Amino acid sequence: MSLTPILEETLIKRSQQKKRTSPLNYKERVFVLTKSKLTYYELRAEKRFRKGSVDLQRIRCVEIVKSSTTIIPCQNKYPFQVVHDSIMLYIFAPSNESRSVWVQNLKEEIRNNVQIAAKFHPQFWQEGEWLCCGQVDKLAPGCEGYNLFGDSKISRKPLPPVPGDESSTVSFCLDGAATVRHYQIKETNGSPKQFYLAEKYIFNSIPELIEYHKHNAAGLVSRLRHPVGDQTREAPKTAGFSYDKWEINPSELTFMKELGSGQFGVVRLGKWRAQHKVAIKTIRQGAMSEDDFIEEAKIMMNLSHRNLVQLYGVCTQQKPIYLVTEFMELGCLLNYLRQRRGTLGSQDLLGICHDVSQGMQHLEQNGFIHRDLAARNCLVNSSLVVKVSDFGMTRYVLDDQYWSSSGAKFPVKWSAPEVFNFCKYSSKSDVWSFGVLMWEVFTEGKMPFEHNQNHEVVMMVTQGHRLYRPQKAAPHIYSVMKTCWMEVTAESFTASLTLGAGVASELG
Ligand code: 4IP
Ligand code: ZN
Repeated sequence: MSLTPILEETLIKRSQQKKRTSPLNYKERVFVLTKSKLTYYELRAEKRFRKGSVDLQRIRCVEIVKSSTTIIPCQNKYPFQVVHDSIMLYIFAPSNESRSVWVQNLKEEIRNNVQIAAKFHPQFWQEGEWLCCGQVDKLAPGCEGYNLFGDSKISRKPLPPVPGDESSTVSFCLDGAATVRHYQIKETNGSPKQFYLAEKYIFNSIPELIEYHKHNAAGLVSRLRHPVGDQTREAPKTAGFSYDKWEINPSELTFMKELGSGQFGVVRLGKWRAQHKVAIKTIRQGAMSEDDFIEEAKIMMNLSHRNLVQLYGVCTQQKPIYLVTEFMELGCLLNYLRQRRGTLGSQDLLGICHDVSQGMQHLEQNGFIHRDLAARNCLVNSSLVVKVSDFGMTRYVLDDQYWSSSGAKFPVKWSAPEVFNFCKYSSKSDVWSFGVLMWEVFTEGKMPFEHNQNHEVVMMVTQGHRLYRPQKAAPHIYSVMKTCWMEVTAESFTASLTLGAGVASELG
Protein backbone atom coordinates (compact mmCIF):
# COMPACT_ATOMS: atom_id res chain seq x y z
CA MET A 1 0.00 0.00 0.00
CA SER A 2 2.77 2.39 0.98
CA LEU A 3 4.24 1.87 -2.48
CA THR A 4 1.45 3.68 -4.28
CA PRO A 5 2.98 6.81 -5.78
CA ILE A 6 1.71 10.08 -4.38
CA LEU A 7 3.61 12.14 -6.93
CA GLU A 8 5.66 11.38 -9.97
CA GLU A 9 7.44 13.84 -12.27
CA THR A 10 10.66 14.35 -14.19
CA LEU A 11 12.69 16.93 -12.32
CA ILE A 12 16.35 17.89 -12.27
CA LYS A 13 18.57 17.16 -9.28
CA ARG A 14 21.93 18.54 -8.29
CA SER A 15 24.39 15.83 -7.23
CA GLN A 16 24.36 15.58 -3.46
CA GLN A 17 28.13 15.59 -3.21
CA LYS A 18 28.21 13.11 -0.40
CA LYS A 19 31.94 12.75 -0.74
CA ARG A 20 34.38 15.64 -0.81
CA THR A 21 35.45 14.55 -4.29
CA SER A 22 31.95 14.16 -5.72
CA PRO A 23 31.35 16.15 -8.90
CA LEU A 24 28.84 18.97 -9.06
CA ASN A 25 26.34 18.16 -11.78
CA TYR A 26 22.68 18.31 -12.67
CA LYS A 27 20.75 15.25 -13.84
CA GLU A 28 17.27 14.77 -15.15
CA ARG A 29 15.56 12.14 -13.00
CA VAL A 30 12.06 10.75 -12.62
CA PHE A 31 11.13 11.43 -9.01
CA VAL A 32 8.55 9.27 -7.30
CA LEU A 33 7.12 10.08 -3.89
CA THR A 34 5.46 7.32 -1.90
CA LYS A 35 4.38 7.17 1.76
CA SER A 36 7.81 5.92 2.76
CA LYS A 37 10.37 7.09 0.22
CA LEU A 38 11.42 9.71 -2.29
CA THR A 39 13.07 7.73 -5.06
CA TYR A 40 14.66 8.93 -8.29
CA TYR A 41 15.24 7.04 -11.51
CA GLU A 42 17.16 7.56 -14.69
CA LEU A 43 15.02 7.24 -17.80
CA ARG A 44 16.84 5.49 -20.63
CA ALA A 45 15.06 4.22 -23.73
CA GLU A 46 11.72 4.41 -21.91
CA LYS A 47 13.09 2.17 -19.12
CA ARG A 48 13.67 3.31 -15.55
CA PHE A 49 16.84 2.66 -13.61
CA ARG A 50 16.80 3.40 -9.91
CA LYS A 51 19.59 5.80 -8.98
CA GLY A 52 18.84 6.68 -5.41
CA SER A 53 16.28 7.06 -2.69
CA VAL A 54 15.68 9.05 0.49
CA ASP A 55 13.85 7.53 3.41
CA LEU A 56 11.12 10.02 4.35
CA GLN A 57 11.77 9.40 8.04
CA ARG A 58 15.27 10.77 7.67
CA ILE A 59 14.14 14.08 6.19
CA ARG A 60 14.64 17.08 8.46
CA CYS A 61 13.55 19.92 6.23
CA VAL A 62 11.74 20.50 2.93
CA GLU A 63 11.54 24.06 1.65
CA ILE A 64 11.85 26.13 -1.49
CA VAL A 65 15.31 27.60 -2.12
CA LYS A 66 15.36 31.36 -2.47
CA SER A 67 17.33 31.94 -5.61
CA SER A 68 16.27 35.22 -7.20
CA THR A 69 19.86 36.47 -7.31
CA THR A 70 21.48 33.17 -8.29
CA ILE A 71 21.97 31.93 -11.84
CA ILE A 72 20.57 28.45 -12.09
CA PRO A 73 22.60 26.41 -14.56
CA CYS A 74 19.85 24.02 -15.62
CA GLN A 75 16.55 24.45 -17.40
CA ASN A 76 14.29 24.10 -14.43
CA LYS A 77 14.28 27.34 -12.51
CA TYR A 78 12.28 26.49 -9.39
CA PRO A 79 14.53 24.88 -6.78
CA PHE A 80 13.59 23.24 -3.51
CA GLN A 81 15.63 21.47 -0.91
CA VAL A 82 15.24 18.18 0.86
CA VAL A 83 17.60 18.00 3.84
CA HIS A 84 18.10 14.47 5.08
CA ASP A 85 20.61 13.69 7.81
CA SER A 86 23.18 16.36 7.02
CA ILE A 87 22.88 16.05 3.25
CA MET A 88 21.28 18.63 0.98
CA LEU A 89 19.35 17.34 -1.98
CA TYR A 90 18.51 20.23 -4.32
CA ILE A 91 15.75 19.51 -6.80
CA PHE A 92 14.69 21.83 -9.61
CA ALA A 93 11.07 21.91 -10.74
CA PRO A 94 9.95 23.24 -14.13
CA SER A 95 7.39 25.64 -12.72
CA ASN A 96 6.37 27.33 -9.53
CA GLU A 97 3.21 25.22 -9.46
CA SER A 98 5.13 21.98 -9.75
CA ARG A 99 7.52 23.05 -7.00
CA SER A 100 4.68 24.05 -4.76
CA VAL A 101 2.98 20.69 -5.18
CA TRP A 102 6.17 18.78 -4.33
CA VAL A 103 7.05 20.93 -1.33
CA GLN A 104 3.56 20.75 0.10
CA ASN A 105 3.22 17.01 -0.39
CA LEU A 106 6.64 16.29 1.05
CA LYS A 107 5.91 18.51 4.04
CA GLU A 108 2.67 16.68 4.57
CA GLU A 109 4.50 13.33 4.60
CA ILE A 110 7.20 14.39 7.05
CA ARG A 111 5.02 16.30 9.49
CA ASN A 112 5.30 13.61 12.16
CA ASN A 113 9.06 13.15 11.84
CA VAL A 114 10.93 13.38 15.12
CA GLN A 115 13.94 15.14 13.70
CA ILE A 116 12.47 18.22 12.04
CA ALA A 117 15.09 20.99 11.84
CA ALA A 118 14.71 24.09 14.00
CA LYS A 119 16.70 26.20 11.57
CA PHE A 120 17.66 25.93 7.93
CA HIS A 121 19.45 27.79 5.15
CA PRO A 122 17.03 29.49 2.76
CA GLN A 123 19.60 29.72 -0.06
CA PHE A 124 22.08 27.39 -1.78
CA TRP A 125 25.28 25.89 -0.49
CA GLN A 126 27.56 26.85 -3.36
CA GLU A 127 31.32 26.95 -3.85
CA GLY A 128 32.10 26.34 -0.23
CA GLU A 129 29.72 28.93 1.14
CA TRP A 130 26.13 29.36 2.23
CA LEU A 131 24.78 32.08 -0.04
CA CYS A 132 22.25 33.15 2.58
CA CYS A 133 24.55 33.81 5.51
CA GLY A 134 28.08 33.51 4.18
CA GLN A 135 29.01 30.72 6.58
CA VAL A 136 31.72 28.51 5.09
CA ASP A 137 31.05 25.31 7.00
CA LYS A 138 28.65 23.03 5.15
CA LEU A 139 27.34 21.79 8.51
CA ALA A 140 26.96 25.30 9.98
CA PRO A 141 23.61 25.71 11.75
CA GLY A 142 20.78 27.18 9.68
CA CYS A 143 20.40 30.95 9.62
CA GLU A 144 16.61 31.15 9.52
CA GLY A 145 13.97 29.56 11.69
CA TYR A 146 12.28 26.61 10.02
CA ASN A 147 8.56 26.43 10.26
CA LEU A 148 7.26 23.30 8.65
CA PHE A 149 3.89 24.76 7.85
CA GLY A 150 4.25 28.47 8.36
CA ASP A 151 6.10 29.29 5.18
CA SER A 152 4.54 27.01 2.62
CA LYS A 153 2.20 29.77 1.47
CA ILE A 154 5.17 31.42 -0.16
CA SER A 155 4.81 29.43 -3.32
CA ARG A 156 1.04 29.47 -3.46
CA LYS A 157 -0.85 32.14 -5.34
CA PRO A 158 -0.94 35.28 -3.20
CA LEU A 159 -4.23 36.19 -1.65
CA PRO A 160 -5.80 39.40 -2.90
CA PRO A 161 -5.23 42.31 -0.56
CA VAL A 162 -7.97 42.97 1.97
CA PRO A 163 -10.28 45.76 0.66
CA GLY A 164 -9.60 49.11 2.24
CA ASP A 165 -6.22 47.91 3.36
CA GLU A 166 -4.34 48.73 0.17
CA SER A 167 -2.41 51.57 1.74
CA SER A 168 -0.50 49.18 3.89
CA THR A 169 0.21 46.54 1.28
CA VAL A 170 3.10 46.61 -1.15
CA SER A 171 2.58 44.57 -4.30
CA PHE A 172 5.36 43.83 -6.71
CA CYS A 173 6.38 41.53 -9.51
CA LEU A 174 8.96 38.92 -8.82
CA ASP A 175 11.70 38.28 -11.39
CA GLY A 176 9.89 40.44 -13.92
CA ALA A 177 7.57 37.51 -14.44
CA ALA A 178 3.93 36.80 -13.94
CA THR A 179 4.20 36.21 -10.22
CA VAL A 180 2.90 39.04 -8.09
CA ARG A 181 3.56 39.17 -4.37
CA HIS A 182 1.67 41.19 -1.79
CA TYR A 183 3.39 42.14 1.42
CA GLN A 184 1.59 43.57 4.35
CA ILE A 185 3.42 46.54 5.84
CA LYS A 186 3.40 46.00 9.59
CA GLU A 187 3.52 48.67 12.25
CA THR A 188 5.29 48.57 15.59
CA ASN A 189 3.27 49.10 18.76
CA GLY A 190 5.42 51.89 20.19
CA SER A 191 5.06 55.60 19.56
CA PRO A 192 6.02 57.10 17.17
CA LYS A 193 4.96 54.24 14.94
CA GLN A 194 7.58 52.47 12.88
CA PHE A 195 7.13 50.23 9.86
CA TYR A 196 8.51 46.94 8.68
CA LEU A 197 8.07 44.06 6.23
CA ALA A 198 10.68 41.79 7.73
CA GLU A 199 10.93 41.94 11.48
CA LYS A 200 14.60 42.81 11.72
CA TYR A 201 14.39 45.83 9.39
CA ILE A 202 12.38 48.65 10.89
CA PHE A 203 11.90 52.13 9.38
CA ASN A 204 10.46 55.47 10.42
CA SER A 205 8.42 55.88 7.24
CA ILE A 206 6.94 53.74 4.47
CA PRO A 207 8.97 55.45 1.67
CA GLU A 208 12.17 54.67 3.56
CA LEU A 209 11.07 51.07 3.94
CA ILE A 210 10.32 50.72 0.23
CA GLU A 211 13.56 52.40 -0.79
CA TYR A 212 15.53 50.02 1.41
CA HIS A 213 13.79 46.86 0.18
CA LYS A 214 14.15 47.97 -3.44
CA HIS A 215 17.82 47.23 -2.94
CA ASN A 216 17.81 44.53 -0.28
CA ALA A 217 15.80 41.35 -0.01
CA ALA A 218 16.57 41.31 3.72
CA GLY A 219 14.22 38.53 4.69
CA LEU A 220 11.80 38.85 1.75
CA VAL A 221 11.66 36.32 -1.07
CA SER A 222 13.35 38.85 -3.34
CA ARG A 223 14.10 42.55 -3.29
CA LEU A 224 11.21 44.69 -4.52
CA ARG A 225 11.74 44.88 -8.25
CA HIS A 226 8.88 46.44 -10.19
CA PRO A 227 5.87 48.03 -8.55
CA VAL A 228 2.76 46.37 -9.94
CA GLY A 229 1.12 48.50 -12.60
CA ASP A 230 4.32 50.34 -13.41
CA GLN A 231 5.51 48.90 -16.70
CA THR A 232 8.67 50.99 -17.02
CA ARG A 233 11.66 48.89 -16.14
CA GLU A 234 14.91 50.01 -14.66
CA ALA A 235 17.64 50.46 -17.26
CA PRO A 236 20.34 47.80 -17.17
CA LYS A 237 23.02 48.54 -14.65
CA THR A 238 26.43 49.49 -15.99
CA ALA A 239 29.61 47.50 -15.53
CA GLY A 240 31.31 47.60 -12.20
CA PHE A 241 28.15 48.53 -10.37
CA SER A 242 26.08 45.41 -10.39
CA TYR A 243 25.14 42.79 -12.89
CA ASP A 244 21.56 42.42 -13.94
CA LYS A 245 20.15 38.99 -14.23
CA TRP A 246 20.85 38.60 -17.94
CA GLU A 247 24.43 39.80 -17.43
CA ILE A 248 27.05 37.24 -16.58
CA ASN A 249 30.26 38.48 -15.04
CA PRO A 250 32.93 37.52 -17.62
CA SER A 251 35.52 37.02 -14.90
CA GLU A 252 33.46 34.04 -13.77
CA LEU A 253 33.93 32.31 -17.13
CA THR A 254 36.77 29.95 -17.99
CA PHE A 255 37.36 29.28 -21.67
CA MET A 256 38.11 25.74 -22.80
CA LYS A 257 38.27 23.96 -26.14
CA GLU A 258 36.81 25.35 -29.34
CA LEU A 259 33.56 23.65 -30.34
CA GLY A 260 33.17 25.18 -33.76
CA SER A 261 32.24 28.42 -35.36
CA GLY A 262 28.88 29.80 -36.32
CA GLN A 263 27.43 32.75 -38.15
CA PHE A 264 28.53 35.11 -35.39
CA GLY A 265 31.93 33.73 -34.54
CA VAL A 266 33.72 31.09 -32.52
CA VAL A 267 31.90 28.89 -30.00
CA ARG A 268 33.87 27.50 -27.07
CA LEU A 269 33.23 25.10 -24.27
CA GLY A 270 33.65 26.89 -20.99
CA LYS A 271 32.86 26.81 -17.34
CA TRP A 272 30.87 29.23 -15.30
CA ARG A 273 32.20 29.70 -11.77
CA ALA A 274 34.70 26.94 -12.47
CA GLN A 275 31.98 24.30 -12.27
CA HIS A 276 29.12 24.50 -14.70
CA LYS A 277 29.84 23.57 -18.28
CA VAL A 278 28.49 26.13 -20.72
CA ALA A 279 28.91 27.06 -24.38
CA ILE A 280 30.32 30.54 -24.90
CA LYS A 281 29.75 32.27 -28.22
CA THR A 282 32.11 35.12 -28.92
CA ILE A 283 30.38 37.58 -31.20
CA ARG A 284 32.75 38.76 -33.91
CA GLN A 285 32.70 42.53 -34.16
CA GLY A 286 30.49 43.71 -36.98
CA ALA A 287 28.67 40.36 -37.22
CA MET A 288 25.62 41.24 -35.17
CA SER A 289 23.36 44.18 -34.48
CA GLU A 290 24.18 43.93 -30.84
CA ASP A 291 21.91 46.49 -29.22
CA ASP A 292 18.81 44.95 -30.76
CA PHE A 293 19.95 41.52 -29.72
CA ILE A 294 20.64 42.54 -26.12
CA GLU A 295 17.07 43.79 -25.84
CA GLU A 296 15.78 40.50 -27.21
CA ALA A 297 18.11 38.42 -25.03
CA LYS A 298 16.03 39.40 -22.02
CA ILE A 299 13.02 37.75 -23.66
CA MET A 300 14.98 34.72 -24.87
CA MET A 301 16.30 34.04 -21.39
CA ASN A 302 12.76 33.47 -20.25
CA LEU A 303 12.15 30.85 -22.93
CA SER A 304 12.85 27.66 -21.02
CA HIS A 305 11.90 24.27 -22.31
CA ARG A 306 13.41 20.80 -22.35
CA ASN A 307 13.72 21.02 -26.13
CA LEU A 308 15.12 24.53 -26.46
CA VAL A 309 18.81 25.29 -25.94
CA GLN A 310 18.80 27.53 -22.88
CA LEU A 311 20.31 31.00 -23.06
CA TYR A 312 21.86 31.54 -19.62
CA GLY A 313 23.01 35.10 -20.07
CA VAL A 314 25.18 37.57 -21.91
CA CYS A 315 28.36 39.53 -21.26
CA THR A 316 27.77 42.88 -22.90
CA GLN A 317 29.93 45.21 -20.87
CA GLN A 318 32.98 44.52 -23.03
CA LYS A 319 33.86 43.87 -26.69
CA PRO A 320 33.54 41.32 -28.11
CA ILE A 321 30.29 40.42 -26.36
CA TYR A 322 29.59 36.82 -25.31
CA LEU A 323 26.47 34.71 -25.30
CA VAL A 324 26.44 31.97 -22.70
CA THR A 325 24.21 29.00 -23.42
CA GLU A 326 23.56 25.45 -22.39
CA PHE A 327 26.33 23.10 -23.48
CA MET A 328 25.20 20.23 -25.72
CA GLU A 329 27.78 17.46 -25.62
CA LEU A 330 27.01 15.75 -28.92
CA GLY A 331 26.92 18.82 -31.11
CA CYS A 332 24.68 19.64 -34.01
CA LEU A 333 21.88 17.36 -35.13
CA LEU A 334 22.97 17.34 -38.77
CA ASN A 335 26.38 15.88 -37.98
CA TYR A 336 24.86 13.56 -35.43
CA LEU A 337 22.56 12.11 -38.12
CA ARG A 338 25.36 11.80 -40.67
CA GLN A 339 27.76 10.15 -38.27
CA ARG A 340 25.21 7.54 -37.21
CA ARG A 341 23.83 6.83 -40.67
CA GLY A 342 22.47 3.29 -40.80
CA THR A 343 22.38 2.83 -37.04
CA LEU A 344 19.21 4.76 -36.18
CA GLY A 345 15.84 3.03 -36.31
CA SER A 346 12.59 4.71 -37.39
CA GLN A 347 11.59 5.06 -33.74
CA ASP A 348 14.80 6.98 -33.01
CA LEU A 349 14.21 9.23 -36.01
CA LEU A 350 10.65 9.85 -34.95
CA GLY A 351 11.85 10.59 -31.42
CA ILE A 352 14.15 13.29 -32.82
CA CYS A 353 11.27 14.89 -34.72
CA HIS A 354 9.13 14.70 -31.62
CA ASP A 355 11.76 16.55 -29.54
CA VAL A 356 12.03 19.28 -32.15
CA SER A 357 8.26 19.62 -32.46
CA GLN A 358 7.93 20.07 -28.70
CA GLY A 359 10.52 22.83 -28.65
CA MET A 360 8.88 24.52 -31.63
CA GLN A 361 5.48 24.27 -30.07
CA HIS A 362 6.80 26.09 -27.02
CA LEU A 363 8.21 28.84 -29.24
CA GLU A 364 4.90 29.22 -31.00
CA GLN A 365 2.96 29.31 -27.76
CA ASN A 366 5.18 32.18 -26.70
CA GLY A 367 4.65 34.04 -29.96
CA PHE A 368 8.25 33.47 -31.00
CA ILE A 369 9.23 32.73 -34.62
CA HIS A 370 12.41 30.75 -35.31
CA ARG A 371 13.03 31.83 -38.94
CA ASP A 372 15.87 29.38 -39.55
CA LEU A 373 14.78 25.97 -38.35
CA ALA A 374 16.98 23.22 -39.86
CA ALA A 375 18.93 20.22 -38.58
CA ARG A 376 22.10 22.35 -38.49
CA ASN A 377 20.40 24.60 -35.93
CA CYS A 378 19.45 21.85 -33.51
CA LEU A 379 21.81 20.31 -30.95
CA VAL A 380 22.00 16.97 -29.15
CA ASN A 381 23.07 16.40 -25.54
CA SER A 382 24.60 13.38 -23.85
CA SER A 383 21.18 12.08 -22.86
CA LEU A 384 20.28 12.15 -26.57
CA VAL A 385 17.76 14.92 -26.07
CA VAL A 386 17.46 17.09 -29.17
CA LYS A 387 16.99 20.82 -28.64
CA VAL A 388 16.25 23.68 -30.97
CA SER A 389 18.89 26.40 -31.01
CA ASP A 390 19.51 29.88 -32.44
CA PHE A 391 15.84 30.82 -32.53
CA GLY A 392 15.18 34.27 -33.90
CA MET A 393 18.88 34.95 -34.33
CA THR A 394 18.88 35.63 -38.09
CA ARG A 395 17.32 39.00 -37.33
CA TYR A 396 20.60 40.15 -35.82
CA VAL A 397 22.91 38.92 -38.58
CA LEU A 398 24.53 41.86 -40.34
CA ASP A 399 25.73 39.85 -43.39
CA ASP A 400 23.19 40.58 -46.16
CA GLN A 401 24.16 37.38 -48.00
CA TYR A 402 22.37 35.68 -45.16
CA TRP A 403 19.09 37.49 -44.83
CA SER A 404 18.46 38.77 -48.34
CA SER A 405 16.42 36.07 -50.10
CA SER A 406 18.65 36.27 -53.17
CA GLY A 407 21.77 36.03 -50.98
CA ALA A 408 23.97 32.97 -51.25
CA LYS A 409 23.50 32.04 -47.59
CA PHE A 410 19.72 32.41 -47.47
CA PRO A 411 18.19 29.04 -46.46
CA VAL A 412 15.91 28.79 -49.53
CA LYS A 413 15.62 25.01 -49.32
CA TRP A 414 14.05 25.27 -45.86
CA SER A 415 11.84 28.25 -46.69
CA ALA A 416 8.13 28.48 -47.38
CA PRO A 417 7.20 30.29 -50.63
CA GLU A 418 5.93 33.36 -48.76
CA VAL A 419 9.35 33.59 -47.14
CA PHE A 420 11.50 33.43 -50.27
CA ASN A 421 9.01 35.61 -52.16
CA PHE A 422 8.01 38.23 -49.59
CA CYS A 423 10.13 37.53 -46.49
CA LYS A 424 6.87 36.89 -44.67
CA TYR A 425 7.81 34.91 -41.57
CA SER A 426 5.35 33.30 -39.19
CA SER A 427 4.88 30.19 -37.12
CA LYS A 428 3.37 28.73 -40.31
CA SER A 429 6.61 29.28 -42.17
CA ASP A 430 8.38 27.58 -39.25
CA VAL A 431 6.07 24.61 -39.84
CA TRP A 432 7.26 24.45 -43.46
CA SER A 433 10.89 24.36 -42.28
CA PHE A 434 9.97 21.70 -39.75
CA GLY A 435 8.77 19.50 -42.64
CA VAL A 436 12.15 19.92 -44.30
CA LEU A 437 13.87 19.12 -41.02
CA MET A 438 11.81 15.91 -40.77
CA TRP A 439 13.03 15.08 -44.26
CA GLU A 440 16.64 15.69 -43.17
CA VAL A 441 16.10 13.40 -40.19
CA PHE A 442 14.56 10.57 -42.22
CA THR A 443 17.28 10.76 -44.87
CA GLU A 444 19.80 10.74 -42.02
CA GLY A 445 21.30 14.04 -42.96
CA LYS A 446 20.97 14.44 -46.72
CA MET A 447 20.98 17.88 -48.30
CA PRO A 448 17.46 18.75 -49.49
CA PHE A 449 17.27 19.20 -53.27
CA GLU A 450 20.93 18.21 -53.38
CA HIS A 451 21.29 18.52 -57.14
CA ASN A 452 19.58 21.88 -57.42
CA GLN A 453 20.65 25.44 -56.87
CA ASN A 454 18.64 27.90 -54.84
CA HIS A 455 17.05 29.69 -57.81
CA GLU A 456 15.97 26.33 -59.27
CA VAL A 457 14.40 25.34 -55.96
CA VAL A 458 12.40 28.56 -55.94
CA MET A 459 11.01 27.66 -59.38
CA MET A 460 10.33 24.04 -58.53
CA VAL A 461 8.59 24.73 -55.23
CA THR A 462 6.53 27.52 -56.79
CA GLN A 463 5.37 25.01 -59.42
CA GLY A 464 4.28 22.61 -56.71
CA HIS A 465 7.30 20.30 -56.64
CA ARG A 466 8.14 18.81 -53.22
CA LEU A 467 10.93 16.72 -51.67
CA TYR A 468 10.58 12.97 -52.28
CA ARG A 469 9.66 10.39 -49.65
CA PRO A 470 12.80 9.20 -47.80
CA GLN A 471 13.11 5.41 -47.73
CA LYS A 472 12.96 5.29 -43.95
CA ALA A 473 9.79 7.37 -43.79
CA ALA A 474 6.60 5.29 -43.78
CA PRO A 475 3.79 6.76 -45.93
CA HIS A 476 1.98 8.23 -42.93
CA ILE A 477 5.19 9.96 -41.79
CA TYR A 478 5.71 11.35 -45.28
CA SER A 479 2.17 12.65 -45.27
CA VAL A 480 2.99 14.68 -42.15
CA MET A 481 5.89 16.26 -44.06
CA LYS A 482 3.61 17.03 -47.00
CA THR A 483 1.08 18.65 -44.69
CA CYS A 484 3.86 20.99 -43.55
CA TRP A 485 4.45 21.94 -47.19
CA MET A 486 0.87 22.81 -48.08
CA GLU A 487 0.87 26.34 -49.32
CA VAL A 488 -2.61 27.53 -48.55
CA THR A 489 -3.80 25.44 -45.69
CA ALA A 490 -0.71 25.30 -43.48
CA GLU A 491 -2.03 25.69 -39.98
CA SER A 492 -0.33 26.93 -36.88
CA PHE A 493 2.26 24.72 -35.26
CA THR A 494 -0.02 23.60 -32.53
CA ALA A 495 -2.76 22.71 -34.99
CA SER A 496 -0.88 21.16 -37.90
CA LEU A 497 1.52 19.75 -35.44
CA THR A 498 -1.05 17.79 -33.73
CA LEU A 499 2.10 16.18 -34.93
CA GLY A 500 3.37 16.82 -31.42
CA ALA A 501 0.60 14.46 -30.39
CA GLY A 502 0.75 12.46 -33.62
CA VAL A 503 4.42 11.71 -33.21
CA ALA A 504 3.97 10.96 -29.55
CA SER A 505 1.32 8.35 -30.32
CA GLU A 506 3.63 6.92 -32.99
CA LEU A 507 6.21 6.51 -30.30
CA GLY A 508 3.63 4.48 -28.45
C1 4IP B 1 27.11 11.52 -9.83
O1 4IP B 1 27.88 12.15 -10.84
C2 4IP B 1 25.64 11.77 -10.10
O2 4IP B 1 25.36 13.16 -10.09
C3 4IP B 1 24.84 11.11 -9.02
O3 4IP B 1 23.47 11.37 -9.24
C4 4IP B 1 25.21 11.60 -7.67
O4 4IP B 1 24.54 10.81 -6.75
C5 4IP B 1 26.67 11.46 -7.40
O5 4IP B 1 26.97 12.12 -6.19
C6 4IP B 1 27.52 12.05 -8.50
O6 4IP B 1 28.87 11.70 -8.23
P1 4IP B 1 28.35 11.31 -12.15
O7 4IP B 1 27.12 10.96 -12.91
O8 4IP B 1 29.27 12.24 -12.84
O9 4IP B 1 29.03 10.08 -11.59
P2 4IP B 1 22.50 10.22 -9.78
O10 4IP B 1 22.60 9.12 -8.77
O11 4IP B 1 21.13 10.82 -9.83
O12 4IP B 1 23.04 9.84 -11.11
P3 4IP B 1 23.53 11.28 -5.64
O13 4IP B 1 22.33 10.44 -5.86
O14 4IP B 1 24.21 10.93 -4.35
O15 4IP B 1 23.26 12.74 -5.78
P4 4IP B 1 27.70 11.39 -4.95
O16 4IP B 1 27.66 12.38 -3.86
O17 4IP B 1 26.88 10.14 -4.65
O18 4IP B 1 29.08 11.10 -5.46
ZN1 ZN C 1 22.35 30.42 5.80
